Amino acid sequence: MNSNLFPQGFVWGTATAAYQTEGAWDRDGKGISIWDTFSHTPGKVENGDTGDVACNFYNLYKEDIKLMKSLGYKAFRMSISWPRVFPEGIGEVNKKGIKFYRKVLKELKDNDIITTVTLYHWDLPQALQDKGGWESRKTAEAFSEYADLCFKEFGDLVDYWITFNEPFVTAFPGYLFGNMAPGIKDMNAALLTVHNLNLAHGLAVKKFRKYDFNSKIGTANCRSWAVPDNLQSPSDIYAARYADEMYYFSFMDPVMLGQYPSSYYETICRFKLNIVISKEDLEIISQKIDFIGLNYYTRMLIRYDKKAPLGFSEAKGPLEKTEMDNEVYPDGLYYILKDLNKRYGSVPIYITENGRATTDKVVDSKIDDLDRIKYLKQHFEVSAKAIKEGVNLKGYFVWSFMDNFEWAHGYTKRFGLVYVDYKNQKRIPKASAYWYSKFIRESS
Ligand code: GCO
Repeated sequence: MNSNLFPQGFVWGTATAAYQTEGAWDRDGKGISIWDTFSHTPGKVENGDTGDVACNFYNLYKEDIKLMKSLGYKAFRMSISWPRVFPEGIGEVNKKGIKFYRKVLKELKDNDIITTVTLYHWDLPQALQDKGGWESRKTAEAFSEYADLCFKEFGDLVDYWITFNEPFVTAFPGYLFGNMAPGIKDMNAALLTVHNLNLAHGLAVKKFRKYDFNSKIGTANCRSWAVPDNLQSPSDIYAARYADEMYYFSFMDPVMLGQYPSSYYETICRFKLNIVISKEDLEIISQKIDFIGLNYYTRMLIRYDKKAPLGFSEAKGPLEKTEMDNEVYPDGLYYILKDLNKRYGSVPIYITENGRATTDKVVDSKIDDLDRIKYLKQHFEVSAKAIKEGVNLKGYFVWSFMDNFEWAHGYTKRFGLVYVDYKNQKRIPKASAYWYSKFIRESS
């Protein structure tokens, strides 16, 4: 494809998250997170895998950044583990944690790599979970203190801040379906969590604005293109819109428009939940942000399903599937980019995650992940088309720089451009890593 289709200065990067890559789960004063607890609970993660060691990025970050640099990736998205800097969530700061992240960020800067930091990629300090977790407003307040500490300690080294990664995963898989940490199944808790996460985001942005940084702040939500399974069925059509509103707009609308979508209120009424949303909270949540982060992987075929907790479930689609059983559907990314542009105006958008899992075989020390190359190429193409049609897309982060701990799937799914041999922590760039490298070179 023609790489000149992207504007000069377009940010090409890769993404990771703390729990998925760092390891060192109990080293140098780090506190326990809900993902440590979850993964250590038998039966929760495939093969009993944990993030205890993961990619050992904690010790190997220099080599990883060197590799990143040699491949010419311009930006890196990583997250900070909240319990590494605040072992108990609030109160005493772990100096060694601060030191670690300063070293990593400094290393990136020394290598001219643009730094993007996510404050919350799902690893809540267990101590705060024990005090009520995201059901408690106090957690939102604690988050803003934690964010403030990060701005103060790392602000000079960070180009882009992302408050939350996919808060919908915390609220729904985490608090309603129970298949992600903290593994709770409670409707009231889930919808309260939605609001407290949004509130936490707003409080953190408010803190950020006190500083005079030359950096930007936004949030990263995942949106799958929602399609009714049966286009002849009014209930499927309704369910698809409802799913989109619950999973995506319950997070983006309060931030961008200062209001929840009607489905959120409808759910509170339908289940007679004990949740009241104040005008003051909505004002806090709707602080201006500098960019929208979009994680895109697939579309979802939605059907009405009376037995499912929220009244809908996902059907299996006919298209080619990734190793995650996701349909490959690049057009969905195009539709979403156009739709966001229409709904929220020309606010800058960054694709903060996009990529796929493949079955990678090492043959003669090489990994020919042609499916990943094809997938990325198709998604780059529709992005270029959206830019041409006026969408203010400014950057793209491939998920992921390297294979890592894929949450409840453990190490069974490989998303990396770089292969990780977990036996000896060797990194082997896959064919896609070199392809992406060449693509960036040619487009800058
Ligand atoms: C997410 C998370 C990542 C995942 C990736 C692949 O988007 O779910 O941000 O941590 O690993 O999406 O599933």
